[in-house]
Amino acid sequence: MVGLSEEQVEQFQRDGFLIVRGCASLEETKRLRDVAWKYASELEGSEVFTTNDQSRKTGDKFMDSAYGIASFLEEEALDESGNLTRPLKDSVNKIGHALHELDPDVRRFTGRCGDIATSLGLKEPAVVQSMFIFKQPRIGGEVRAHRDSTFLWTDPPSCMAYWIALEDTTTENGCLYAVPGSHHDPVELRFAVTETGQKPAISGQPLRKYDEASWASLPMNEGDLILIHGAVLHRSAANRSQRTRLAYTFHIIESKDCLWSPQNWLQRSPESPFPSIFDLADGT
Ligand SMILES: O=C(O)CCC(=O)C(=O)O
Repeated sequence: MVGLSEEQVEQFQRDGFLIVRGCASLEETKRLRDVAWKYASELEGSEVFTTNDQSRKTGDKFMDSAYGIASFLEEEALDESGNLTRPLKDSVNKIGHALHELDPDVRRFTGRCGDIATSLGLKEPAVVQSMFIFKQPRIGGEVRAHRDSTFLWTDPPSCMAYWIALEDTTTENGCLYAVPGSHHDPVELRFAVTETGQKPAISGQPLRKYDEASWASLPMNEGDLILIHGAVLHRSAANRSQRTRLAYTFHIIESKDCLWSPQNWLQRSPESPFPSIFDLADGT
């Protein structure tokens, strides 16, 4: 995948996000969809993932998924007794968080995206997490307004998301929305572990409120990529349509002269550091 033009870099710096049309080929999106649905059918998903009230559920499975491939369920896929109301694969909210290391197809695709990070000035971009986000028909949960740096803090801040539409996304099936320029605001909230052995929790100041007119809807076609600055405010609505809205997303940080917060939920041992995006390209 080629890097960005000067104009695209300027647009990213101005808005805090940038859509790059047709980045993934239809062959690649199909392969990634097949991988995602394979995991959705095979992996048992025992924990629900929701962003309601900004308190992400963080059971043991969520914490362990930093090194593995785990499946998390849609809140609305369960009845009052906690039983699935539909087939397992149609109940999955997301799968993460080390797909980019463990799955050869995901690894190869992720590794193709390194030149874009270089265009944006990253010296040694490392991939810290990856996810398939399903946004299932009718029950796909909303993702509340947030800034990704809240969850993936570095000093200085450097986190950035790649989000690839594996299917067309519209305002009906839960496309992304963002506030252009909001990356110039401070990151008010931190999702951090403050005491050893404790689960991470959100703390900080309330998010700055923007009126609805400030939010841009960002419909995308299959194969389009959006780059999202770690401080830009973004969200997505629930999917009440009959159509799926599958996406592949991963986050990078600068690993040169940049500190990964020891309070982030996602931690790696010195023997198993976050991989350079460029080391993933051969898929092995
Ligand atoms: O896929 C979505 O709907 C939202 C994903 C998102 O905002 C995130 O992972 O930070």
